[in-house]
Amino acid sequence: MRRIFFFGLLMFLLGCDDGDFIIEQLDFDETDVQEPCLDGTVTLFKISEAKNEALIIQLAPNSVDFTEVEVLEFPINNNTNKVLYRILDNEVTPAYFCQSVPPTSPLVTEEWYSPSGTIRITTTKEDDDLDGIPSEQEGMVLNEDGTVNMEASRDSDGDGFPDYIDPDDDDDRIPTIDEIDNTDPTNIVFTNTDGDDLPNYLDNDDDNDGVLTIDEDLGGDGNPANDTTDIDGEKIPNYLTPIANTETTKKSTRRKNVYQSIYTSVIEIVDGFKLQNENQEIKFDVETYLFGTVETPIKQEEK
Ligand SMILES: [Ca+2]
Ligand SMILES: [Ca+2]
Ligand SMILES: [Ca+2]
Ligand SMILES: [Ca+2]
Repeated sequence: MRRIFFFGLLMFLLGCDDGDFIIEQLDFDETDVQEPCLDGTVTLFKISEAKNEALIIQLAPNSVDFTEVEVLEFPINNNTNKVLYRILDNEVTPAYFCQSVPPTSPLVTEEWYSPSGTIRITTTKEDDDLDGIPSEQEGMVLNEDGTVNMEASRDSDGDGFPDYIDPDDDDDRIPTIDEIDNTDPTNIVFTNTDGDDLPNYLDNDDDNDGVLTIDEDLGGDGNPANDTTDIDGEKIPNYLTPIANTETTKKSTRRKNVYQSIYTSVIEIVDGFKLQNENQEIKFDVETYLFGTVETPIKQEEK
């Protein structure tokens, strides 16, 4: 695939051929979408690696909610819905794009606009407890349409939060991420201290000494990991050794379940993507131009 790296080169080619110019890729294709400006005009933008070019989408205030699962389409009209390509005389920073009155510096030396096409924003949501185990390995059940069937998904400790949104799957107060070895996320090692059928993250008595891990929290601070016994000069948490099997008399308080909803908005330009500047026109030889994605994580906490 042909790739145009520098606008200067593009201008040179345009100069050679007085008509439309068709390209497949733009210098911006591999740069990330910056954090959107949402105060006033919704502005989505990408800055080139050299920092003196920007591809910008501008939409009416409050026209996009990046935490709403939906498909939005905005016909490009160069009024409320615009796509602009700017070349500046100096490096530009993200702050430049979020100001209601455009700063005088850096100066826009060239501005191209898109005369037609549609901006499409598709937002999907995925919940995840970020416990080190991918949701698909935590008994998450999907409906036929690809949405998650929360009721049918595995809930090992029966606390109402299926494992994929439960950061402590066996409710023993030791977070799952501390009960597995995920140094290599493609090859998670499910630690199993007592060698029974249950890996530690699903085992409420990790050392099989008859005292539940939750009851080996002698300090009663909600963390059994800091109650230790000295064995051969090493401090071993009581819940990981049957040598220490004292049961606490203190009641452990349950921590609130916390997980994340991660909204992913895919921003595309469909129905053809062109850029114009006076009499010159660049056409993108792609059915759908992928502008990029915006991720919005929202912390969810049990009430
Ligand atoms: Ca989990
Ligand atoms: Ca646990
Ligand atoms: Ca076990
Ligand atoms: Ca135990």
